[in-house]
Amino acid sequence: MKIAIVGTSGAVGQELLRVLDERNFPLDELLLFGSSRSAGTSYNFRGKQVEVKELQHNDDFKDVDIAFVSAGGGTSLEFAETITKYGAIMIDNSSAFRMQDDVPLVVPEVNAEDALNSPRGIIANPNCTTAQLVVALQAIEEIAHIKRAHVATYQAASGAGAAAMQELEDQYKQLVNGEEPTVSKFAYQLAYNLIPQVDVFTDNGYTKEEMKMYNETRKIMHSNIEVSATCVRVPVMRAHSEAIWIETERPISVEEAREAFSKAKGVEVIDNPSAREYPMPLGLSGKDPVYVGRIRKDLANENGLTFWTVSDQIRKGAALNAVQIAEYLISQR
Ligand code: 11C
Repeated sequence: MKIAIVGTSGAVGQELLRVLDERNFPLDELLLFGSSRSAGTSYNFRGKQVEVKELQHNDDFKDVDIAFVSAGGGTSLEFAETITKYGAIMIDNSSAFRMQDDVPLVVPEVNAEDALNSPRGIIANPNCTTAQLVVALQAIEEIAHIKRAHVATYQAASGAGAAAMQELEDQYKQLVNGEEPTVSKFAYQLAYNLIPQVDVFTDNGYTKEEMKMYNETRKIMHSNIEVSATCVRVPVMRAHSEAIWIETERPISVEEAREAFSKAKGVEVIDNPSAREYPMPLGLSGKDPVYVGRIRKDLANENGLTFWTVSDQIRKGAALNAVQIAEYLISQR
């Protein structure tokens, strides 16, 4: 098995190296690609130094089986043909192909089989906020159809990349030292603040991030679910959180929901309010599951249930989900 990573130096690329190693992913050869800036840098993988090559339009992907691509939508669009032309499967972390009909959009806990039908050799990884949402929703969908979901997200700096994480850390240091904080990766100072805008606004007043949650959820779940989201950037380093209100076709009890979450693949329940136990991003960064807590009836809707999720944005929101897709493909060979 020959595996490639495109965008090795980014936060997701670095996490891919860790996840592949930790999960003993079966590979014989690893190729690393990046921009001309990253080319020449070496990373250690399983005791060997592997040098990053510059991504170019050539035959470098000739014998590659699976390529994990995380270098932004522009690069994915420009290089998809080069990457897939000799049969490599491209697992793409960008938003470039997600909503195209001939590209499956996959979260293995929900729609793994969709990955088996990729006519263009491209499989899309969802947006990180969608990934954790659908893993949690699917648990309930198994027992009662979900008609609609309202979501408020609390998104960590990591969603904007490694440099944005550094900016948040720098801002706290600068403020403590009485200096003017550097603002470049976010529209405003994030330290001690919340920014109710992730990505740009669309014509309907929602941001692209909020529309991704609407469209991607429906595609992955094969559902007519309506999703209305408000996405907010918060001064947290790397796990995203979501407050979720759902309306199901029939009323479901808290006990039923808790049992469904407990049985669900990829979910871990932390829900003991009397002991002040609930998921929080600080302690759960770097972990794999989607954590669910604060499960309770929606006081404003008889068929409603509300709960809280936390999941590491770089892992389940990106690198881990991509590797799980690859593992599923290999298991079906
Ligand atoms: C964020 N969700 O937190 C974004 C990052 O479509 O893959 C991922 C954007 C995407 O800023």
